[in-house]
Amino acid sequence: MTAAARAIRHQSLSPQDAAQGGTQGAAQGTANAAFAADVIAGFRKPQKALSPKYFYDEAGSILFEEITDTPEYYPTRAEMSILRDRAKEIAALIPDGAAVVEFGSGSSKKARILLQAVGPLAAYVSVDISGEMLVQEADALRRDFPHLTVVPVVADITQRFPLPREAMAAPVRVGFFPGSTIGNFEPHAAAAFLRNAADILGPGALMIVGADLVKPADILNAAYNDSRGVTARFNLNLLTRINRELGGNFDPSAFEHHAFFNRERSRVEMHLASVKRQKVRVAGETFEFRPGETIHTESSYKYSIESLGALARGVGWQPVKAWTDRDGLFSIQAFRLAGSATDDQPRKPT
Ligand code: AVJ
Repeated sequence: MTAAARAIRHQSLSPQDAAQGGTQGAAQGTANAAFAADVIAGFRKPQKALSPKYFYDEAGSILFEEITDTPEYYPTRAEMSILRDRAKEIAALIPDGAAVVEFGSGSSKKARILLQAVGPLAAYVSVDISGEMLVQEADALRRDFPHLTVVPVVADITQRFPLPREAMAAPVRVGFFPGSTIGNFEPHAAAAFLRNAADILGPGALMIVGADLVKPADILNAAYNDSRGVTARFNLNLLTRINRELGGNFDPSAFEHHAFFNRERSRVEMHLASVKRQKVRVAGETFEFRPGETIHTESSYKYSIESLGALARGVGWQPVKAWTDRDGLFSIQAFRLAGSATDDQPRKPT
């Protein structure tokens, strides 16, 4: 059995995958078809676009780790400092016996800080679209937290998925969504994500979200234009991935990394800009680029405590507490489901 197969799978498999027992090869074929369809649909738009989720192939995941080590990219360091400094306060919101559900857990590096600070839990459920890393990390967590029940779940966090029975049996579930991943969603999709998380976690749930904050443009522009050019390589790696997985003929040296803060929309935008007029073949289609024409590859929305609070309130979450690092760059915000069992009951009229 492959490592990924040992995680609970809630990813929908195609009929062909199911017939072949969901082998990796078949799952890969399905994934490639979805990638091809997204690339074709995205490149047909007047503003060519591609989802940032495609950054994270093996090379892209390594490059992202490298980004977090650049002096300019502050979010990861700032969030880790909040988690370390406030672990006790954050953990105090999590009652004994709760189940913690991490959405898009990746390496679980941040969850470890929380897990060290909390009391006994019913379970730690790590949810990620990619099974390989998930199962490896679950094994490592079990070694380091021998009393903890670790349940990896392979699922798309933007879809409704069932929680394992260990989490359902707990009196309350606590969502954990660090890394400012929420910033990659358009605001309407961020609201939809939080509504879906509310449905999944159920009454009395708590949600702990890491979100990057609005700040002066020079800090944001530097963070997405590091002087070592790692972010540029991360962005351009998309074209290399398209060439490899979809048989494209992109010349990455004919595109430039562009990243800038769009204050009106409160987001950093990343683009790949064509340096000349050119035609590129991808997945059996030809796409034309004008000189300077861009593919919009990522939006990274920047919130304030208030703006994320308002967005969360709109889908039923009540802001409980928010923390920032000493420089006020990044936030961790806690929300509780409105109308839950743990809310104060309405007072009887006297
Ligand atoms: C992983 C989505 C939080 O938006 O800052 C880093 C990804 N893009 N540099 C971010 C990213 C360019 C990152 N997130």
